[in-house]
Amino acid sequence: MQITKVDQLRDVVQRQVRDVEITDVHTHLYAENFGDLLLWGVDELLTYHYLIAEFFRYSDMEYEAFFQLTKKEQADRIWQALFVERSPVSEAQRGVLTVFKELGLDVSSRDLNAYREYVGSFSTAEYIDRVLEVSRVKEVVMTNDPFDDQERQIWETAGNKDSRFKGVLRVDPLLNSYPEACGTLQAWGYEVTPDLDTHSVREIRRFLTEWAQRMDALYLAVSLPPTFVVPEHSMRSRIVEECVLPVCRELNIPFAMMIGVKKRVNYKLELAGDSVGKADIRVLEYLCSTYPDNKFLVTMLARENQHELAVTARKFRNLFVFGCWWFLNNPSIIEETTRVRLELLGLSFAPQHSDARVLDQLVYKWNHSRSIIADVLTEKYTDLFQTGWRPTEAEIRRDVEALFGGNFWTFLRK
Ligand code: FIX
Ligand code: ZN
Repeated sequence: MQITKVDQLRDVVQRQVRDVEITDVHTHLYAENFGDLLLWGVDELLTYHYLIAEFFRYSDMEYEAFFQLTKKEQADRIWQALFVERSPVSEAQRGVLTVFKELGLDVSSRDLNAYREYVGSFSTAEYIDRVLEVSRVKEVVMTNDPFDDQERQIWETAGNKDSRFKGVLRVDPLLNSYPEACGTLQAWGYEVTPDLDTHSVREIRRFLTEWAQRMDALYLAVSLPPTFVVPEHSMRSRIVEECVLPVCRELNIPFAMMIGVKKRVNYKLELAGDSVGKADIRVLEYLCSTYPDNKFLVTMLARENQHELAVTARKFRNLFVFGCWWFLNNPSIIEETTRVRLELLGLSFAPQHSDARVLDQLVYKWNHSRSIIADVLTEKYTDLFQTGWRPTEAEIRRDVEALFGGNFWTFLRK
């Protein structure tokens, strides 16, 4: 039934965005059978590397001394500095409170131990169910690293036991530090050499194929520095063109590039020490035009790359843009980026992923993003309404389902 009053639009869009069940296309979460690789609970939430970086804005504590504390001791110090001594106005700080609110806890009590007690009353399996229910996330796409000894052993034995969690083959060591990865691959029985001879190319393709199949990987992924260039005379460039892309074509899975990370600009901050740099969009123009039979999933970390990334996606239908990644996952930039993408790409992208490292974060990352994306969408449907166009609720549901997962699955099945 057509919507005939403009003031009905907001309610319809808000309802559809609120209720849509989401495929979260990139996270660092794991199914329960991956054991303590899956992080969850109040102390993990408070020691998220985003909050550690924000803690050190105020603390003169030695980095090493902080990281030698227990997780609870770290969490207590972060709570004191970022929530007790100051108002928690940052996105990551507010997110912690949104989790407590959406779980039905009394945020006004500020009783951290009560929050710990409530969340601690769940088993892992119960909490996974609870968080997926509250966040309305139906599929969680993991980041699976065969170079992680603990994770590799799980894949070589039980594998993934929960169909709500989807595998992804992540290959940063192979692409970003081949000399070290070469020795590791040799130890696993792959006949590779540091000079990447013809046999090595075949063996790396075998490694990628075997692990992508073992993981039933939805895509093959890597995070890349702002200096990432293909083609160039480098091992990374050769492995991308001679190994990764042929395997992705053969398996018909996308190559996912997350571009713009400057690793460990402050190494003492560990995971919190990574930063951002503007990348060269010409790499995407080259890859998408040179390899039309490959599919590229791309998110870029620099705000300055967002407009040209959307324009590039207009040029290449084998390029699928997703998410407001990391330092972009803030209301001001989600709003701006989603508006630019809707205006340039229509509905042909995925506006968000959570990048959640702690299970509980699904609750706040999606609660916050749903609200912002719904507001931008309402504005766009209102613009349509002003032309005389009369959308139906079913059409708005169709569009919202596409944005929050449908487009991703359609791109995978192409
Ligand atoms: O490379 C990645 O997948 C990044 O998302 C992570 O390395 C980063 O630490 C993160 O979790 C950002 O949100
Ligand atoms: Zn990530």
